Amino acid sequence: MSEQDERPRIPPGQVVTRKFPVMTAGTPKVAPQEKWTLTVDGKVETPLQLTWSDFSKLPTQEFTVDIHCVTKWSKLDTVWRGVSLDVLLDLAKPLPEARYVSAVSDGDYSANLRTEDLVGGKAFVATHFDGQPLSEEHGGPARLVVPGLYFWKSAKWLRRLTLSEYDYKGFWEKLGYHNYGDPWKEQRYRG
Ligand SMILES: Nc1nc2c(c(=O)[nH]1)N[C@H]1C(S)=C(S)[C@@H](COP(=O)(O)O)O[C@H]1N2
Ligand SMILES: [Mo]
Repeated sequence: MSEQDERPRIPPGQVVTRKFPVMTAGTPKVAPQEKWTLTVDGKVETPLQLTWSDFSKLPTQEFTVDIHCVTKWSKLDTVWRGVSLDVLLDLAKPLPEARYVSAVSDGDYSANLRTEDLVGGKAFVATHFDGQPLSEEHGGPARLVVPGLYFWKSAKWLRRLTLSEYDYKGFWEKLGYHNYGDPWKEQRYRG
């Protein structure tokens, strides 16, 4: 092993699980596939409102990633299929000032992110997990996945991405979770 390979695989304070815990705040109201739409709006040149049928025509990729929940479980090599945020943002064309994104779910949940953390292959909208359509408890029909940040940023039942020049706090961020949530820096809760 060379020196570069010695970066630990598990972020500090995390424990690996083989299970896939369900972590949901409240009782979400989930749109069935026929009624589901994904909106990309705010500071973009071309706002999008995609039906399931529109969304299904976009190119998908397989992503194998590690996920890290702030409650200290990590799950390695999870396999997803979905549409890269690069594809969606290439269509919507963020304006130069659109530095932040609010990911909004069905029901009362959202997470705030930086646009730069969603591009370059770092985030996707997943419709499949382990070769199967994403189950409702894990966010089906479609959820955001941003593996580089704690998993609360990965909004389940994703319905809207709003780009903005402002950073509006999401559900957990308002309640005291860290605004950014880098697992490698243990940015769990606000200082
Ligand atoms: N809409 C919505 N998305 C959500 C949540 C939620 O409660 N509602 N919980 C978050 C948290 S804290 C985590 S750890 C992950 C859990 O995803 P899972 O239930 O698929 O493990 O989803 C995130 N996305
Ligand atoms: Mo979480």
